[in-house]
Amino acid sequence: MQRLIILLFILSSVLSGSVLSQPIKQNNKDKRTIRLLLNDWASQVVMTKITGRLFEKLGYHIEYLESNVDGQWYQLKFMNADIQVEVWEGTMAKKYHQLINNGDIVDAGEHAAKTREDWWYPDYIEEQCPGLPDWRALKKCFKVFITTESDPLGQYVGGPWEKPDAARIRALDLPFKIIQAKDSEELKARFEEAVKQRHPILIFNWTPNYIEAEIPGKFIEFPEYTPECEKNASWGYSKIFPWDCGNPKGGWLKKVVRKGFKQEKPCVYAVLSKISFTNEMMSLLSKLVDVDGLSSTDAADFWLANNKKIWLDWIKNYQQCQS
Ligand code: TMO
Repeated sequence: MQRLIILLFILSSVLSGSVLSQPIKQNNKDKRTIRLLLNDWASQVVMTKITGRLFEKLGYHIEYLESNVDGQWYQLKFMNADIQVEVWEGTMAKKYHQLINNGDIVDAGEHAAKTREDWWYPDYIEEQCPGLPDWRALKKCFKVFITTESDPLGQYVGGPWEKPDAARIRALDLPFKIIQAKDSEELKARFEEAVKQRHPILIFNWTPNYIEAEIPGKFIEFPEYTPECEKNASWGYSKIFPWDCGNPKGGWLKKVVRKGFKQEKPCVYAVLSKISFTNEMMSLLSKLVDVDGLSSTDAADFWLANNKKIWLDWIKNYQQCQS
C-alpha cells in the first residue's frame, strides 16, 4: 500500500513539474545561491534535498556539492560550500571541534535525533557467539567471523568514514582485521549479501538508519565512551593505549555553516537553526531510498508532501528573506 502511495505521488509530481521551485531572476542568482554539501548515505542526501527545497521556497537558488566527509571540511573552510546538514558526533566530532575552534565554521544547532555509530551484528549470530553484545565475547568467538580476506583473524567491515577502529582493536587486543568498504554502496552490498545467506557479519552501522527496519541486530557494547578514553592512555582496559572504549551513545547530530554565512544570510541561518529531524523521521528517509528504491529527490518530495505541518513551522517566520 505504501509503495502504491509513493508511486502515485511521484507520478503526480512528474506531471505537475517540480512542486516547490520558483523562478529566480538571473541577475540576482549569484547573491541568491546557497551551496549545500551532499555526502553519500541516504539520510544525509535526502535531508539535504529537503533543506534545498525549503530554501528554494524562500526564493533561493540551490547548488549541490558532492563531497566525502574528509573533503567537506576543506570545502567549508575555503568557502566553496555553505551548509552541511548532518554532522555526526561519532565520526566527525574531532574535525567539527577543530574547525569551530579555528573560526572556520559556525554551529547552526542540533537535530532532535540522538545518534550512534559503531560495530554492529545481526541477532541471528548470537547463538554462535555467547555473551554478545558484550565486546569480550568477541575475543572468544572471533573464529566465527574469519573470512578468506581476514584469515587467521576475524573480519570487521569498516565504513569509509574516519573511525578509531584500528586504535580500538589495538587497545582492546581484539583478534580482528578491518576490511574497509570504499564507499557506502560497498558497505551496503556486503551487509545485504551476508544477511541474505545468514552468514556471520560484524560491520560498521549507525542509527538512525534503514537497517533497523530490515533486520534485528545490536551494537557491540564496548566500554562506555568518555573523553578520557581518547586522551589518556592509562585510562581503562589498556594501560598503554588510548581508545579502549566504544563510540558515544546518544551522540549529537548538528548542522553547520561556513564562516561569514550567518552574517550574510541571517534569515537562512535562522531557518536552518529551526530544521530538526528526529530518529523516526531519519529512519524513514533512509528506508525510502535504501529499501523502497526512490531517488533522493523523490524521497525528499514525498516527505515534503506528507509533512507540511512540520516544515511550515520551520519556515513560518521567514517568508520574506531579503539577503
Ligand atoms: C557518518 N555515518 C552516518 C555514515 O556514520
